[in-house]
Amino acid sequence: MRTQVGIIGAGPAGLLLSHLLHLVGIESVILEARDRPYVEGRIRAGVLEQGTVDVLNDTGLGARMNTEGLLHHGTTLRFRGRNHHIDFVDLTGKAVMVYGQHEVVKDIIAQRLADGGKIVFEAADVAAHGIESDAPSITWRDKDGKDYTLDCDFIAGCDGFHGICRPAIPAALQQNYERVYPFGWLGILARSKPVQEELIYNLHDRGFALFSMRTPEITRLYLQCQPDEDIANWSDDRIWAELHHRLEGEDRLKLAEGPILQKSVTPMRSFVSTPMRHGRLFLAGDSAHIVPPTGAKGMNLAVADVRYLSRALDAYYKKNSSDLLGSYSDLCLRRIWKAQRFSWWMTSLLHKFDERNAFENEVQLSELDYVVSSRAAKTSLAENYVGLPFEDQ
Ligand code: FAS
Ligand code: PHB
Repeated sequence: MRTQVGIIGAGPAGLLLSHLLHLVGIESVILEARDRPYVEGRIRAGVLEQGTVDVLNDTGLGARMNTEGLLHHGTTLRFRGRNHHIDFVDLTGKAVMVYGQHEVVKDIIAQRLADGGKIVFEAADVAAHGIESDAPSITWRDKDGKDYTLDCDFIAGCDGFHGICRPAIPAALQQNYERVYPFGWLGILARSKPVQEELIYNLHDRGFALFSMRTPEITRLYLQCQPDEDIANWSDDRIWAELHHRLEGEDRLKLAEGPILQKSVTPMRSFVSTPMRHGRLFLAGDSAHIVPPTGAKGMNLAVADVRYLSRALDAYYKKNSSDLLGSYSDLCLRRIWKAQRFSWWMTSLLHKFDERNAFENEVQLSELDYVVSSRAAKTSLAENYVGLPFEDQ
């Protein structure tokens, strides 16, 4: 089998890359380890930056997002039991869209298949070869044990943090940066009414809590917990009790309960691996970087990476120019580090750190006080949250 770009991983990065390449006449094949129902059912991110919304709309993928997604003009910071509104549109002229990552994945898979795109699900033992040559290839085995080889010009490593592509780059050439946080997020999906129309980022003495949603009937709620928390220790009643506790305040905001559809614990880390390119292998998305979800940047960074990569590959095939391929890693990393800074800052601002002393806890609260009372500080938060402009705009 032969194609121009072999893509490993059918998450937001790999799928959107394949679609963007298709729109400029470049062929690709996606190899995905899991089956389609698993990939389409994986509950993850839920907030789309303005730039991500524009990419999906501009490339014909926005129909369902615009009918089922929730456009949010702002968000709420809550501490000392009181709400403080951050008006994105007033501060930046931009908004965000609340639309589940798995819905975006479903939309892109449907469009790829409708356009005759090739996605190989349940590809086992995927391996990249010849990335330092001009003729790389990818091998895998199907569920019947038959072996395959895909010859290609380039390989896009979109296989997430635990994939095989980042480790394919010689360790001696890599520089990794990491911060592991001393807590995780216990997240639930529930059939219940959201507390309010917008998200609430809440700091409480007992820890952080996030009140988000997917639809007016489905909430997505998170609690700061121990990094190695065992979900088996959290009955539905205990989860609701803790959420009520952390939401309590003089404004008596009410949290509606309902059946919990899904619950899981996610560890929190900041991670960047450089370079994002080695020979004919290009990393995009979580395979090269992880952000703590407090800044809602995970999926949006994956979209930004493949937007740059598709333009670079288009220039290579259309104009025989390797300039953008050559600057791909640096261009992405400038945006990634800004998102890393913002995500680390939001995480530091809104979580309880056991190692902090009384002085540091008061400084944390006063920083929140400053943020919600200064237009300059609110604007800084808002412009990072809605998404900084793409550099080539
Ligand atoms: P993905 O991990 O989405 O996709 C990689 C794909 O590669 C997967 O389908 C995987 O099966 C496949 N793959 C892996 N190894 C392979 C191999 N060897 N061969 C073939 N295929 C292989 N962000 C937020 O903003 N908010 C959240 O609430 C949030 N929650 C998250 C919860 C979890 C548990 C995780 C892990 C991430 C979460 N994120 C969240 C971040 C998330 O949105 C990621 O940034 C986003 O999924 C990144 O997309 P991809 O880079 O495409 O990687
Ligand atoms: C979500 O809705 O899943 C979500 C929203 C905002 C975040 C993280 C997760 O910062």
